[in-house]
This record gives sequence, structure tokens and C-alpha cells, in this order.
Amino acid sequence: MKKKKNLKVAIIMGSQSDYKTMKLAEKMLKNLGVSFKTQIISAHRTPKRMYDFARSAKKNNFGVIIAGAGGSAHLPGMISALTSIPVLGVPIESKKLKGLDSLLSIAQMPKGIPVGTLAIGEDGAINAALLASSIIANNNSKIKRNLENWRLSQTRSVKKKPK
Ligand code: RP5
Repeated sequence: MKKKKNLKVAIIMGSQSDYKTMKLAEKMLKNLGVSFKTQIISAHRTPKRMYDFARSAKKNNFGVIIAGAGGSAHLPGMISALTSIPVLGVPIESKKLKGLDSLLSIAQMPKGIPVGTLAIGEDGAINAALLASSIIANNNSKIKRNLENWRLSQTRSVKKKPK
């Protein structure tokens, strides 16, 4: 089978209220030169939109899907059930349980349908973008170089002496 070039990342989230977290994933992907598309898709409020998105994701040239969701966070698992494209779940920090509900809902997938789960909140959104970029970099030497340079500059920014 011919390998698809220039695969994109999809960033999806259950609600507008998730965007303040998920925009950090956008920022990191922009930094690394990775193409992406962002959409609000709710498993329970817009189930048809979710189904249509997941079933057409391969045809639309997505190589990784980052899904942010909070509370009873079934979006990443449902998307993973509908497509074999890798799904990375970002547990959004919920008001009542500080995101523990989101984390457990996303991480505790029963065997058979995996979701790669990141940390709760902003760290998770940033790391999801880095991990998605690593996956895309497997077939994209420009992204691989950008990712290596980003890591190098992170290493260089760590001072030996605290002030
Ligand atoms: C989830 O419910 C969303 O991912 C969001 O984190 C949470 C709360 O949504 P809103 O009530 O703020 O729209 O579906």
C-alpha cells in the first residue's frame, strides 16, 4: 500500500469550554510545523458529528487524533472504536473532581480499543501535541528535524545553577 504523505493531526474536544486547554496543543503543533484541524465534537451532544468525523478521518488524511474531554469523558474511546487511527486522549480538568473523572474515563479503556492517555489539563494537551508530532515524524523528515530542534532548545534552556 502507498504511504500517505503529509498526514494531518485532528484536534477535537467535547465542548467550547475545553478550548482554553486544547489551544495549547494547537500552539505546540504550530511551533513544530505540523498541519492540524480543530473542531468541537461531543460524543453525547453531537453523536452524528462524532460518527461522521471518525468514519471519514482516514479519507481526510488524518494520521493522529487528539481528543480532549472532561467529566465522563467517553469521546476518545468512542472515536477509537470507530477508526484505527491512533487516538490520544487529554483529560480536561473538571470542576468537581479536578479531572480525576476525566483521567479515569479515558485511561481505563477495556482491552481491545486503546486510547493513549496523557496528563490532566495543560501538560496533557502540550504532550499530546508532542506525541502526535512524533507519530507524524515517523514518515516526515521535516517534522522529525523540528521535533529534535525543539527538544534541543528545551535542554539548552535548563540552567545548571538555580537563581
Ligand atoms: C464534556 O463535558 C466536555 O468535554 C467538557 O469538558 C465537559 C463540560 O462541558 P460544558 O458543560 O462546559 O459544555 O463533554
